[in-house]
Amino acid sequence: MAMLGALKRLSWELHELDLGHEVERIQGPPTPANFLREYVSANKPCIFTGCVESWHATNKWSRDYLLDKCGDTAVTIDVTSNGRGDAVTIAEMEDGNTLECFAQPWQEKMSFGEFVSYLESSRESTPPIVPYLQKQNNNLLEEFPQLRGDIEDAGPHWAMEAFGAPPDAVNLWVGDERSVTSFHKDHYENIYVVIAGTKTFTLLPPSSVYRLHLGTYPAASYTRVPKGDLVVQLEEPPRTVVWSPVELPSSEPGSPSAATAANRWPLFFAEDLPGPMRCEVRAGEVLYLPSLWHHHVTQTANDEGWVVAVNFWYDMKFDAKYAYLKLVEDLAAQAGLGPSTMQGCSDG
Ligand SMILES: O=C(O)CCC(=O)C(=O)O
Repeated sequence: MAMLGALKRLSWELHELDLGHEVERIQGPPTPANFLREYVSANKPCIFTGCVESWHATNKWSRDYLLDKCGDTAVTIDVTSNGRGDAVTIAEMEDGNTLECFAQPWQEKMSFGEFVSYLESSRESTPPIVPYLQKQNNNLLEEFPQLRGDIEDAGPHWAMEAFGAPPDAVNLWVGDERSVTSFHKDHYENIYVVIAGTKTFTLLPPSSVYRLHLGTYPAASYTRVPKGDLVVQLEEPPRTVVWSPVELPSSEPGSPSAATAANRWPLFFAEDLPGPMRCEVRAGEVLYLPSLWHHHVTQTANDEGWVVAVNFWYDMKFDAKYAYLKLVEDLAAQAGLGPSTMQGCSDG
């Protein structure tokens, strides 16, 4: 496995020479030039504190305020039975058999007020139901225009200036600790602002793609059958999706133990490799998540029982780093560490 040795060396050198082992936390907004030079050009994540304090969102977005302003607003909600939409899932199919597939969430339309009640009432539901407001299609500006004035609607001014153009999408995320976002990467520069609660990001740089145990899975979707239950059905016509099955150990129901996880995904948990970069982004903090970084996200609710975040997706540059990443993907595939055609894999 000479190739694996070379990829491991690349991981170590990248962390030792450039990234370090922890996501930096910087107090106050950076200048656009500093942000561009130190983080965007370097493709390096960072948390910025104390730079969205003037947003109404950080001061006013209590449950009562949002219900008052948006209670009747029509929204689209993702629903699953395990809090893992767009994830590799071992699903019980309608015929009673189980199948490991890539399952996409069921989508339901309702008012924001109904969603808030549903988030609460679903905690008691049997069989389990987990709703997550996370439609990533510019939902904040399109579905909640009344909230536009509560944020900088093109993102923090220093980020927008550094990227040189307004964001392609501004998204609102509302959920609780039952929802987990599985490892994937995006072809976007991401400015992720937590408004309420805490998000925990586990990050792997693009060149660590070989640690994700990517596999090819049949595509499936949750569907609500007439008697009301959620079932997983394979897509017709059949399609496959390349995705990472890696899950992080936790005490939450359905999560693997540390020993099981290390056994199933040895390259991810390898002790002779730098640990993934894990960071908590708290209310009022901003994560710069560089394009193409693999990320897995869990959340911890605040005392109102939810987690609220806003993110801004800016166009990424398809430059040398993209070309190098493709090379690493090809090398990993040749070493049997991923599907042979890696184009577009695990893309959110
Ligand atoms: O907050 C989440 O659940 C996921 C966020 C994410 O994946 C993203 O912003 O790309």
